[in-house]
Amino acid sequence: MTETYTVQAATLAECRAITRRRYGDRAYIFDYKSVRSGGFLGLFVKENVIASVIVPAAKPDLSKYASGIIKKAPDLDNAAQAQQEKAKILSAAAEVRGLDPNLQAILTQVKLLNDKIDTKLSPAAARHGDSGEHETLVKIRDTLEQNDFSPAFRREIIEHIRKEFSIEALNDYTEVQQKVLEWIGGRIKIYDDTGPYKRPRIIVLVGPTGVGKTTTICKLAASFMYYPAKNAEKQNVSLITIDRYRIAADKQLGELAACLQADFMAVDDADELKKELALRADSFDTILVDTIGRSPRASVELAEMKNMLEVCGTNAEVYLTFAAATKSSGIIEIMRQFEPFNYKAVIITKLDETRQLGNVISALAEQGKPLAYITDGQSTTPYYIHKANIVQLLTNLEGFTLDRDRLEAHFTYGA
Ligand SMILES: Nc1nc2c(ncn2[C@@H]2O[C@H](COP(=O)(O)OP(=O)(O)OP(=O)(O)O)[C@@H](O)[C@H]2O)c(=O)[nH]1
Ligand SMILES: [Mg+2]
Repeated sequence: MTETYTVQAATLAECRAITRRRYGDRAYIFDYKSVRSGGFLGLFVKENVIASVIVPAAKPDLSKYASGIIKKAPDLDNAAQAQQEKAKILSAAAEVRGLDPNLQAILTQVKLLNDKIDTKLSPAAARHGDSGEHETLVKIRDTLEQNDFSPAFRREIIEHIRKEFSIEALNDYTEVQQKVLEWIGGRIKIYDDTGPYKRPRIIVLVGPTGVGKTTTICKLAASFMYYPAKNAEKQNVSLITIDRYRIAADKQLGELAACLQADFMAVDDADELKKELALRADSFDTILVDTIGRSPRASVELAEMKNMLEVCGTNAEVYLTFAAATKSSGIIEIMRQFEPFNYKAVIITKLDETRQLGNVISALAEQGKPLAYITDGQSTTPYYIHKANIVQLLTNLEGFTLDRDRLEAHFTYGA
């Protein structure tokens, strides 16, 4: 189980050292504040830092989900079918954007060929071709594969090592490993959500079915309402779902909204959505819009939903949400199919269910998309949603021994 603690010390650096000493390498500080204590007539006042610490669960505890409804991720293995569906949604998107569908189809074919070349070059084949390869390269290649990094990403890293390290330098595995982690981290883009925002800020979550959109909306609402970021005010939040007709879907968000004491409304067409957004324009800081989970292959429904969400306006921040355990090829498929929604960043859910993150990191790097949040727990409390943090993501990788202080110094803690 993920655990939370509070640590107090004179500086943030000391808090970090205590956190590491007491709770080990997996622990990290997710929030902190400065407090002043003691003092007499304004003298001898001491500055202290109080940090909130999270220790993620070592292994996913799947037993607790036994009674939950976990829907299966869409099966994206059938390449031919996926290709047909992709062509459909891309042409729907092209129509929306006014692009030539023929041009779009040619682009799709080029991308597919590219993917096929990547998949054909399996690491085993590459290793046979490089007989006598240095042990460090073999080990790094295996570790990257173990973490499910895509073939293209693995090749890029190996090439990088070959360029940067001499044969003698390759003998220092620890140093090579550190550099590899820095390069991987350097390929992760973090979404800057510091604003300023036009009020009300409209946030829309889209993504496949059952990935945790509704749960994530509640976690975001709870954090905006009750645990705002450092120096930010508590916000007045409204929750809107466009999922009125699915059995129990509006009830799910409605009940969660009631627990949070947040405003809630369910709508079922663009006109209603437009009207409800306008009604709330002056009274709410943030409006969170929950959408219908759609298979990436449901091209017509996706195009309809895209048209409906257009009433949210161009300032709306759309986030694509999917589960961390989705296969690399599946992630690329989802990202491409949801591309017409012009999503600004990605939210990765269910990080507590996997320790293989190479799939997510390489797909985001290859598509050039930033990561905004990760979630790692079934409950709707804000404890299980975190702003994406490069060092924390690197900590989740398997098979690497981290020098966390060096990585934090490299990436500036909390960036
Ligand atoms: N382990 C784990 N489970 C999660 C997480 N987020 C959501 N879930 C679970 O995933 C399941 C689906 O969550 P929902 O929020 O209903 O997913 P959704 O994307 O809104 O689903 P649809 O509206 O049907 O598309 C529920 O059982 C949630 O408790 C997470 O971070 N970790
Ligand atoms: Mg939902």
